[in-house]
Amino acid sequence: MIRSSRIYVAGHRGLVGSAIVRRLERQGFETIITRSRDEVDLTSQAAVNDLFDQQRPEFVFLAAAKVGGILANSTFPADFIRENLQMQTNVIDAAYRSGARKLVFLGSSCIYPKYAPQPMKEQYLLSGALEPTNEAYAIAKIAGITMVNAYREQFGFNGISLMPTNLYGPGDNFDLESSHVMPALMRKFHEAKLSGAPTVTVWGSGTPRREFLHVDDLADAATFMMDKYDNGDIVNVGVGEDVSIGELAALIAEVVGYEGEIVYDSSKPDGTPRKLLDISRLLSLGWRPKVKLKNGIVSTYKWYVENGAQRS
Ligand code: GFB
Repeated sequence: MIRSSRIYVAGHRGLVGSAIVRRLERQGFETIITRSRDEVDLTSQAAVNDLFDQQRPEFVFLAAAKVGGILANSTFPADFIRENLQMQTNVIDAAYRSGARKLVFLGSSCIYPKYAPQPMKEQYLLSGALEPTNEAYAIAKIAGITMVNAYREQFGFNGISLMPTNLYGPGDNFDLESSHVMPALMRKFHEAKLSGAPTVTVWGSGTPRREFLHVDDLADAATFMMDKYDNGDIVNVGVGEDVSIGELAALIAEVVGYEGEIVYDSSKPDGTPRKLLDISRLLSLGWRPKVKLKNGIVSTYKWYVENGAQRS
């Protein structure tokens, strides 16, 4: 990409898309194309084709997706598979047909089998059964990876696929029913501190392990890979370290300043026991994550207090 490149960020209002736009703006790119859901419904093939015919982006970041935490995924699997399949199919196909030079597709670490050896290498894709709570979402993402590679093989279209681990950061969804664990716990501890509640409830057993990547690091990796990587092999994006949900809860409580007790609700699902990515492929290309977990929690909590707490 050069400064005058026409760059389309699909999903620019979401956690990932907004971080990519911030990153591109900071780097001085002059033509960043964005459209809100009201302007262009990405589940509509006609609307997406019109957008690409009119705007002719050269580079496309496909960050539009229906995402959610463990409860949302297991409650609305039909929405997760339909909307993701529609949006990604429309955008990948339109990017190819309108002559885009390159597309970055974003998958998820939940594409790997539930009991994959840890840390998870890229070659474990399709080597075992998926975690049931997010199977519909994972299969949509796997279809996206396969579509990107099929277009590379059949049409020579330059699409690449990155697999981020669990993400967090400013602009996240803090709704307690549909969010991921990080924003949910930030909100729970924050509200418990304000109300003086003696306990905070954490779902599941607290023993599952997750790896957390700050979304600014993902945006950095996505722009890095747009410039440097032209290959159909998927690439994991993570930090290479994980924590248990219990450890995460203790860390968030400390940052928020909550001193009450943590209780576990075993009626809620744990999901995959462990999700830690092997990031050696990305490291070998010269990329490094920059945001340490504690610092990322501190800055995201500050963002939540200043922006999200009033709205949620
Ligand atoms: O972040 P989370 O919803 O996603 O949950 P997954 C991670 C772990 O945190 C699970 C526990 O073991 C949850 O039971 N947890 C504890 C909580 N308290 C809470 C809470 O208040 N809210 C939430 N949401 N979790 C998702 C997938 O799985 O991860 C998606 O469903 C996607 O497909 C995403 O891949 C990154 O890591 O379990």
